[in-house]
Amino acid sequence: MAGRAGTRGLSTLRMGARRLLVVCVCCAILGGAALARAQASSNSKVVRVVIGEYVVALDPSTVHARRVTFVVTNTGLKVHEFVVLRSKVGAARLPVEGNEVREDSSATRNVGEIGKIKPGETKRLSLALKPGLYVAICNYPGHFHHGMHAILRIR
Ligand SMILES: [Cu+2]
Repeated sequence: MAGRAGTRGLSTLRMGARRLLVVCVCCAILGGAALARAQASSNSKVVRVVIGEYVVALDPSTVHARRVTFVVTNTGLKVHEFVVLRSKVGAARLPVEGNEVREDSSATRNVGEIGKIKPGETKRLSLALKPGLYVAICNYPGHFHHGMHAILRIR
């Protein structure tokens, strides 16, 4: 009697151990999937952008990622736009025509933009960006000159 009970106890223990093993394997698979997701998302970053009169503020302004999602909020009182330029020069030396920046030139290339962001509105823009220097601007007439520009570095 006591022996049988002992055997039953042992087999219950074995089953328990097997169940635990199955649970552990499942955990390892799920954990691996979560890790893969985390690695994928580490290559994609969110940059919060505040635009207004007359400012463009990026947080962060240096990004270690190949895909960037800009979440742009207009906290100003006027309508603005958000333009991302790949640039060979800094904001101070961007080519200008009249009161606007030349978005496509030997030194600049428009790589994406959101037009017409109304006061209080938030819009998103997701871009695949190569490492390098970028300038985010509002290119409504005169707005760049009033200070609507910010440097973005992709590392
Ligand atoms: Cu503007």
